[in-house]
Amino acid sequence: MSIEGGVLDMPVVWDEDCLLHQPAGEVWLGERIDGTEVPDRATVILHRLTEAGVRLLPPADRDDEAALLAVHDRALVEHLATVWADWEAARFPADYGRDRVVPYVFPTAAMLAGLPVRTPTATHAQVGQYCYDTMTLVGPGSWEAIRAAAACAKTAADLVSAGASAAYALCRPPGHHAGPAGYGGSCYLNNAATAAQALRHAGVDRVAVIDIDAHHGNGTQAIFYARPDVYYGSVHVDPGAGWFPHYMGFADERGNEAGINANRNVPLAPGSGDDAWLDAVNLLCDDARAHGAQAVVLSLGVDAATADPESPLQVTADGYRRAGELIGSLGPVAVIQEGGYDLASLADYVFAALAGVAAGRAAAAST
Ligand code: SP5
Ligand code: ZN
Repeated sequence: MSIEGGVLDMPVVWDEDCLLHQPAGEVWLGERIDGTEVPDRATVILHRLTEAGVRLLPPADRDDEAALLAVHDRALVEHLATVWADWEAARFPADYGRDRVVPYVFPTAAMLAGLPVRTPTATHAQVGQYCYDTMTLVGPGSWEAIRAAAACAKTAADLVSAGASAAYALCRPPGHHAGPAGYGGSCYLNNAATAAQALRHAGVDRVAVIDIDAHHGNGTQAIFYARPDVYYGSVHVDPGAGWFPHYMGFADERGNEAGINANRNVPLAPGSGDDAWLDAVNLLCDDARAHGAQAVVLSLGVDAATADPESPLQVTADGYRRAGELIGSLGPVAVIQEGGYDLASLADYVFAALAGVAAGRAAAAST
């Protein structure tokens, strides 16, 4: 694996089914608006990487239910697999023009006051049991894309555990906001957690997930929060400054039970650029080394980019290249695509990050 003259020699796992998810917007403060998690995101990345000469591989197994159930509750997986059909059968599209699944009642602790969650009879009420926001819509092709994205992540991890120095999964939809039992933040199943668990399953004793998406990966944190074997470290815009996911991603969240100290959040002030961001990435790399990580899952969101509409961080493409280099020097890396929404620049950022990973891997191999 190498990078020379704009050529990137890295396996890229991709499945056309990832384009079938068309959320057709998001419900933002009660109104449907154009969303930014659009199929073109994947298309522009694919185009850029194809130009760079990468090898495209399909996922090995789109129906690997065991890989999904290793990090998600069966009820969540079954809900996602069936909710569109249930929604259609309930005639919400035909009779009411409601062409996407969106929740409306949420069984929060405030509502239940200590009572257990009961599964409601109505499909439109069941959605709130799994989907925690109104911005993560489900449509006719969503499940095909959700399972394809997770399968791509699993295959990238399997390539790494079989000896690849690095591999990239072009996952769409993204995954890091999806937890063991619920989804939101444009994410449905957690692709990075699926990859990390696949590495563990293949015999890698200690794995580090490093998350450089502009938002905190609350889902990945939740999945591994009480586990010592999978470290989770994230740099992101400070949720305390008013940014998604609002309720999680604070610096004092350090893990629980056996997982104490295997979780690290570095929240940054809005407006932070390369210097503060790379300092944080360095800190996460030091953590991963101290953790004894033998392989890394990189949650690669490029929405910390200066031009990105979804975050106020101001990281350059060169910053992403340097982050990739730092992370690549740690060990073999399975790179998982997360966010990144500026269609004009996001493919250059992804390329820069992957080129950095390749350079970091090459430098580590030559010492
Ligand atoms: C994977 C990922 O990057 N998910 C990001 C989810 C953050 N979404 C927050 C949406 C906030 C409102 N967006 C609408 C802006 C209207 N101007
Ligand atoms: Zn993000």
